[in-house]
Amino acid sequence: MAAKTIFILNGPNLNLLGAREPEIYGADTLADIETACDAAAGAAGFAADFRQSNTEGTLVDWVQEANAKAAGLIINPGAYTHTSIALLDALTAANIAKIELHLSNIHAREEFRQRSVTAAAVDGVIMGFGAAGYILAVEALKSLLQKRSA
Ligand code: CA2
Repeated sequence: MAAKTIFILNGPNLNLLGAREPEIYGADTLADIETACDAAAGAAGFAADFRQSNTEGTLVDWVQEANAKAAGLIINPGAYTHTSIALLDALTAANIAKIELHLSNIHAREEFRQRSVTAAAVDGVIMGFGAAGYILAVEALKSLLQKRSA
């Protein structure tokens, strides 16, 4: 049987990881994180479809695509976390398992980062563990999907 696909979506500026602000976001590049996610997804019995865009509409399209094709999604919406009603609406319309993920603990940062507009539409949020949070999110998605199929 083919492995279930999970989408791992990354928003604006996450393509810059590793190059700047390592004290906040860690030293791993997005390519490093993708490699680790591929391994973690494989171990959990999934195939990861890992993507990044700096464009809000593209992320909305990918959430819709995930809802049509994937068992679940993990999303780090980047700065759109704090602003995007369009992503909130797309996530609300998706009835697959959904996890929001942040490298940093947004509650310990500037006031404008402390509110997530999108978190209300997901099953759970993982934040503050750096790149390791992506692996935690893959494991959490596995647990969510096991509960859904029980
Ligand atoms: O902590 C997170 O994962 C964030 O979603 C990362 C976003 C930020 O806007 C959110 O408030 C929290 C930023 C993505 C990366 O930004 C960089 C900017 C310069 C260099 C490296 C990364």
